[in-house]
Amino acid sequence: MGWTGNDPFGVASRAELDPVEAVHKLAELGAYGITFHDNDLIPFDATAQERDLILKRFRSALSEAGLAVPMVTTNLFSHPVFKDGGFTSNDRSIRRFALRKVLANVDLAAEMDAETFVMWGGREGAEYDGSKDFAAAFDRMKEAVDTVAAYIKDKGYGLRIALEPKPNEPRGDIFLPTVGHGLAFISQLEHGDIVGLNPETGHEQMAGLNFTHGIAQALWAGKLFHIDLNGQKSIKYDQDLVFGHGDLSSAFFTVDLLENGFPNGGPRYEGPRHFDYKPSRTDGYDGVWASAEANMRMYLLLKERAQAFRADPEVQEALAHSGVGELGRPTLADGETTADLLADASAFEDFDADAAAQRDFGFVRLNQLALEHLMGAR
Ligand SMILES: [Mn+2]
Repeated sequence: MGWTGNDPFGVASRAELDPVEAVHKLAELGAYGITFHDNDLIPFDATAQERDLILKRFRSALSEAGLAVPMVTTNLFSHPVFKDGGFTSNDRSIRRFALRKVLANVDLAAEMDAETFVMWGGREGAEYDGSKDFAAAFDRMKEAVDTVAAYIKDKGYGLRIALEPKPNEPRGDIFLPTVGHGLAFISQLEHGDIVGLNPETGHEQMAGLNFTHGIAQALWAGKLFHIDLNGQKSIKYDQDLVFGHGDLSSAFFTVDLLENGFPNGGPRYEGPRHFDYKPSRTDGYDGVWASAEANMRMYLLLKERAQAFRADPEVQEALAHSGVGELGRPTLADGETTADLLADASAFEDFDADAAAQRDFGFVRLNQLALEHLMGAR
C-alpha cells in the first residue's frame, strides 16, 4: 500500500501514505495483519529518538485496530550503498553494515511479536558474470544467514527466517533465483532448521515456472514458512498485480493446495495468507484500498470454488479415474525388497507395456471440471 508509484520511467503518482492510516484502513477491510520493511516505517537516517517515537505511534495504532505483525523484513536495496548488494557486496564494510542493519531489524521483528523474518536479496546478484566470485558470494550469503539465525537462537526469539527467491530485477541476475535454488541453499546451512522459504507467485512465474509446483515442493520439504501471493502475466517484469489478476487458473490451484492440502495427505500450510502486490500507479487512494480488498476477496472466492471442486461427486469420480489417489500408494509393497521386485515377473518380464499404454487418464476432463468450478458454472 505504501508504494507511491515511482518506477524506472516515472516519479511517484500518489502522495506518501502514513503507515498508521494503512493500519486503520486494513483493519476496516478485515485484514489480519500488516507487514513491512524496516524503512517503510522508520526512515533510513532516523535518530534513535525518532525511531522510538515512530514505533510508539505505530504500536498504539496496531493495538487500537487489532492488527498483528506476522512478518517483518529488511530493506537492503533502496539506499545506493546497497547497489552491489548487502550480504554479497564486494565491499566488506558494506557487508558488515548490512548485517548490522538486519540484526537491528531482527530485534524489531521480535519486539513486534512477528513469527517470520523474510530475507529478499533483491540486490544480491550481478549484471556481469566476471564481476563476482560466485563461490565466495555463496559463502558470504551462507555466513550472513547463519549469523542471523544463530543470533535469533541466542536471543531466544520465536522467529524463523524465510528466504524469498526471485530470478532478476533489480539485478540482472539474482542469487537464489527460484524455490529450488533456495531449498538447496538451506540444506547447506548450519542453522537451516529455522530457515525456510517465502515464495512469491510472480517471482516464480517470471522464470516461467509453475508457482503451485514450487510451493508444493517447499511444503513437502517442510520449508513453506510464509507466502507472498500476487498476480503476474507470464515472463516479463515483476508486475505485482492483485492475486488472481495474473494467471487465474494457476491461482485456483494455489488456493486449492493451501486450503485443501495434498489429495493423499501430507504437510499443510499453516501460515498467514499474505499478499505482496503493488496497487497500480494509475490508481489513486480509493483504488489502493479497493485493490487491497480485491486480494482478500479473490482469495476467499477461490477458496470457496476450490472447496466446491473437491466436494463435487463428479470430480471425485474423475479424480479416481485419473489415478490421483493411486499415486499415494507406495510403488513397492510393504516390506518388499529390491530383490523381491527383481523376482516379480509380472512387474517386468510379463508386463504388457502396450496394453498399459492404452490407459486413458482423463486429465483434460478433470481440468475442465476444475475450470467450470472456477468459473462458477457448476
Ligand atoms: Mn514481486
